[in-house]
Amino acid sequence: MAKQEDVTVPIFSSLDPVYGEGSQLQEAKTRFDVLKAKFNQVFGASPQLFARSPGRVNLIGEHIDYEGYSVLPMAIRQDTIIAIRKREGHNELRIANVNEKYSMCTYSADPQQEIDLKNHKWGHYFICAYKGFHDFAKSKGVNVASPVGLDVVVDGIVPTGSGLSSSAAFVCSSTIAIMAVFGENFEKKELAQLTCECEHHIGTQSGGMDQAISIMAKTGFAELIDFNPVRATDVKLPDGGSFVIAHSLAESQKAVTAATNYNNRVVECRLASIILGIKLGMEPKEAISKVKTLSDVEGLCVSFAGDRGSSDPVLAVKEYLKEEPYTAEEIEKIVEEKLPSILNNDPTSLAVLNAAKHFKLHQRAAHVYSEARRVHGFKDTVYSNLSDEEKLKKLGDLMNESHYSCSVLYECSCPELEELVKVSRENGALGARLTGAGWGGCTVALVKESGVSQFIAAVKDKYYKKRIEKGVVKEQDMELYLFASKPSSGAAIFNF
Ligand code: NG1
Ligand code: MG
Repeated sequence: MAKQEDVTVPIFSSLDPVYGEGSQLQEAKTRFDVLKAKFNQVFGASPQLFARSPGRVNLIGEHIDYEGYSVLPMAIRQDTIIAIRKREGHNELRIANVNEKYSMCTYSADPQQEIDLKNHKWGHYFICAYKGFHDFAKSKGVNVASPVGLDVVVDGIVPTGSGLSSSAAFVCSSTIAIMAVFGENFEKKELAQLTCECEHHIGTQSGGMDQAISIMAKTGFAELIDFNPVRATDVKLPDGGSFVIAHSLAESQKAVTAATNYNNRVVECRLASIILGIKLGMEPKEAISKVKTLSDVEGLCVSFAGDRGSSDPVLAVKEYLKEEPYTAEEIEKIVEEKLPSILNNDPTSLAVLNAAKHFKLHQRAAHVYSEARRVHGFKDTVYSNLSDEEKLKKLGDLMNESHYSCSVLYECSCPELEELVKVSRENGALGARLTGAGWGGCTVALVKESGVSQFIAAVKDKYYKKRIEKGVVKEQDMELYLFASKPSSGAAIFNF
């Protein structure tokens, strides 16, 4: 029987089960003291409880979660912590931050409120969580007392816009804080699902990887995350290797650039999957209503094998999707319907259509199917009979292949990420790739444990030194931008 805390979010009365000991525990104690003091200073009262949820680094499986494919991330030490209390008799949510850069946001306590997407504010992420919690509670028949005010202070140390999921850390810790202050504790797998839906309120059509790992992570393990339904399987990485995260210093503001970057790729994958469905024998109307993701068509490829289709989806892409970009008209001719209507006139998809000149369906689908295979290759390598040394070499190769595919087929890299990946490989990385959505943010490199400090010194010299000289980054902040990371634990509630 699984222990209760394996199923629902663990509740701790001290910090050490999450933050361990030594300097890390000390740092956490200081952060929680500052958070409490700030809460008292802003609201003149003490918080009722605290919640935390970590950022993550994705080791392999990029831009495939929203297509229904498994991914392989691990949680990092950096997290978001939240202090919260209910304010009975009020109808207002007051969201403050320890960091002066983020001024206090106030919202009504009405869970049905619309989020003003045109006017992006940091507090919107909390409202995503608030709406998501209420929707889910309602669907479960949990009676949440009519609007109650909430006071909240946030402290996040996951670098923003870095591909390390500061957004999921914020949304997950918010959802859990709200849930706990209303006296509930849902199952982690329910929370992984609901927090993924929360982030859709901010306007990104994201998959569920970040929220799933942030909630379900375990110390010492990366996790293979499967979807529909969300599941996590522990993956023990081979000894002797270490993952080093490096920030390109190019910030990717996903909520702002969604129409041309992230959501654009989601739409391209949808269109590619519908066309594949049609080419594999479906009626256009049927394909539009049934085919949502490329993983749906993989099933079709198999069932059509030997007849009209191919059992290998990458071959099906080669055969049925042309390499030249498609125009909207070309697609509409094949699917016999207008694009806005195929996409249900969903506003975030309409924004994509307005911004897009053409659609690279072949390239996007080829990336997704090949990346899905690499994730399984990665997991199979970890569990193989190879020596640790051989395993690390193979994992590094898979990471390099993944980066190539992200860069050339999915076009989600940028010059800074390319430079950083190159510097990493030239200075001893067994493999290096962009991590997270891309278009800026971080890389992750697999490095032999014995060579980590040398590697970090070399990358600092070759990539960061000139940027420190130009004032792009401060020397004393380097630890925030370049660090080795071990798999950390997932979300928790603190009651003290
Ligand atoms: P980042 O950019 O790291 O938050 C995003 C998505 C993931 C996944 C990756 C690409 C959100 C919240 N997360 O991660 O679901 O699709 O890109 O693999 O948008
Ligand atoms: Mg994010």
